[in-house]
Parts: sequence; C-alpha cells; structure tokens
Amino acid sequence: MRKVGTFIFALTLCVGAQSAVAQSDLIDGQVTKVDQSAGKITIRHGPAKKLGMENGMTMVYRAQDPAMLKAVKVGNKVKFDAEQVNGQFTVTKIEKAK
Ligand SMILES: [Cu+2]
Repeated sequence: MRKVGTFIFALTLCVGAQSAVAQSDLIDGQVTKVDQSAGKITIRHGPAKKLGMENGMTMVYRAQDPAMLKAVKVGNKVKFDAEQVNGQFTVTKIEKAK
C-alpha cells in the first residue's frame, strides 16, 4: 500500500479586518439658497474635514441630482454629504436635520 498524496485544502479565511470605516458623519448646515433650475444649492455649513474645510463657511454646491433639492427649502437646517466631482463640490446626500 502506498500513500499516494495528501491533498490539503487550504481554507482562506477572509477575516474582514475592514472595521466599519464607512463614515456616515454628515455635515451640518443650513440652506441659504436653492437654485433648482441650475441644480445648485447654497449651504452655510460647519467644518467639513473630509472636504478640506477646517472652518465653517457659506458656499455653493452642485446637486448630484437636482431632484434632491425639492426636499429642502431656504432656512432648513440640514445634514448633508458632499464630495468633489470633477473639481466641483457636489452634494451627494441631503436631509433635513431633526
Ligand atoms: Cu464649504
């Protein structure tokens, strides 16, 4: 009797070391202007480190989808997320703050 071979099945354990880095920390702000036709919104907001804004400011953002602007009005306190798309600051998510 010959021992032919021992096949070892290596189990690759995917230990997801990616602990929820998904930061959902939205930026606090207040809507000061909505330009639905241009798809733009002006928001006075607090510091937004992820966008490289250490201090609060008022600035114009492009809306990723102009339809999102229907959900907010001038004066609304909001929480939003934004990122730079082709060099333009773009709101990717916006919701009224409670
Ligand atoms: Cu800003």
